[in-house]
Amino acid sequence: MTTTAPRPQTAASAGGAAREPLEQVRRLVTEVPGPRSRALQERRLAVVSKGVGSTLPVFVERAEGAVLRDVDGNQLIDLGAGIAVVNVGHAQPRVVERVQEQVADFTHTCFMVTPYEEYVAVCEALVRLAPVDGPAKAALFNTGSEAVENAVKIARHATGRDAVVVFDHAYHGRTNLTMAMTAKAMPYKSGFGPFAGEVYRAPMSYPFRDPQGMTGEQAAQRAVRVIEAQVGADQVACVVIEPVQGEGGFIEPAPGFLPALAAWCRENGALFVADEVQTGFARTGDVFACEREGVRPDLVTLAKGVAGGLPLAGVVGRADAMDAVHSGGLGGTYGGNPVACAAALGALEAMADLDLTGAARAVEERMTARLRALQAQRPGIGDVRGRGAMLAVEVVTTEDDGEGGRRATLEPDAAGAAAISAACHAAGVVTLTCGTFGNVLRFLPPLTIEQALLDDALDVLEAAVLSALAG
Ligand code: PLZ
Repeated sequence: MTTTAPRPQTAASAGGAAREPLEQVRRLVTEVPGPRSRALQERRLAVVSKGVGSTLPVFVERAEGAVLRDVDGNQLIDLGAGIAVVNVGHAQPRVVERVQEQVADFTHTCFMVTPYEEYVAVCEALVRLAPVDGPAKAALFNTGSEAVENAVKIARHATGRDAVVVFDHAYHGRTNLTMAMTAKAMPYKSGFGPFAGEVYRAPMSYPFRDPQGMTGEQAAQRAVRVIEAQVGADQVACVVIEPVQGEGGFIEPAPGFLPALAAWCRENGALFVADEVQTGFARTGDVFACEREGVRPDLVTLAKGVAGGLPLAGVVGRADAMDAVHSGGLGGTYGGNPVACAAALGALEAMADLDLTGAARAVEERMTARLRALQAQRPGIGDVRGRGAMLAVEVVTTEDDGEGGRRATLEPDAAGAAAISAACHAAGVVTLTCGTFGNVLRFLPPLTIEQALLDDALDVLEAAVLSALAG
């Protein structure tokens, strides 16, 4: 029997005024989105660029734990956590308190002008946590994309080489270099080129779609053959990979794939960069996902979960590589902002105190059992996968199995995934889709989600799947 972590205590006050805790229940008082959200959406459409979309145009007024309350008074269960950001739960008291104190002390000096202790304290924590061999150092930025850009800058300096190797289905960001590194054209790249050069793509290990029985080592050999033939081993500055791919479809490579790639990097003088922006900070049941197979990256990129909702990102890695860059070569006005650093110190403390790696594993156990039971009833759920509280189902079309039943094909069913997601939204559960083919439903609850709330969300999901997919 496992339990998810207890809900953290509510911050006694926010903004000075005493606050009622937000009850951890789903409650609908209007249709979703309700009239106030619809009115705000009208206002938004008049002034906000169409280029910025929203999965569910419900305007949030308050959030706590794993519940979002919208402007119409509906309480929704958050299975997205702001795309794997509030791992510690919304309005985590340790984050709220530290942020409030820091805002009152000072909000900005620019670390590159006059430094402050909070930045150093975050780097000390990262250096302690990072699964890197030998002495480590860190540098802080604002977004995941920026962290990835900087990891590439560092790798180029450390190796004196140019080429960057990435993988099919990869997602690394929306800036020019990271767009080049991201695999999917729509919506991320189409019409936004020309892209940065010296970025090369290798085949990923994708157990659901690879030939049956292909091992991680074999998949790594397949990738290495492409790299050696099309890039040249001695040209590669770094191999950048998400240990469990995020936007590309929550693809967990076959065991052995990551260790083999890391070994190839070591043998060939390239840096192995783990992009842990989405997988980091207990999300997958380990502080960093690459720990599961004992992989020791040269550099790790991080963001999202590190600061409980404030914008903070970083690169942590082998000290010799991190120090290969000349002084002044890395930075940015807001990188390691003191308020974001204060939030990170609170979030990192909560991660340890609330045993969030254990909580993520408990979510995995509870959810995976339900998802597999659902798969047994609906063969259109072709695959149930993921790790910790980073779980997904891949929705595919079905065919006659020749015995009066149906079986899964490999044909993506994006409409099926969208229908399930829409039904969840209407019932007050925030779900996200992802995947190169748009047919993956993904689940990223705050790791602090209460068991009863998670069960309620799974009941909603079950009803949505049963009605959207044929038996
Ligand atoms: N690397 C592995 O998952 C961000 C993007 C959502 P930023 N993923 C969510 C969207 O549609 O923009 C991500 C990631 C991995 C890098 C990034 C980029 O992080 O903080 O969004 O720049």
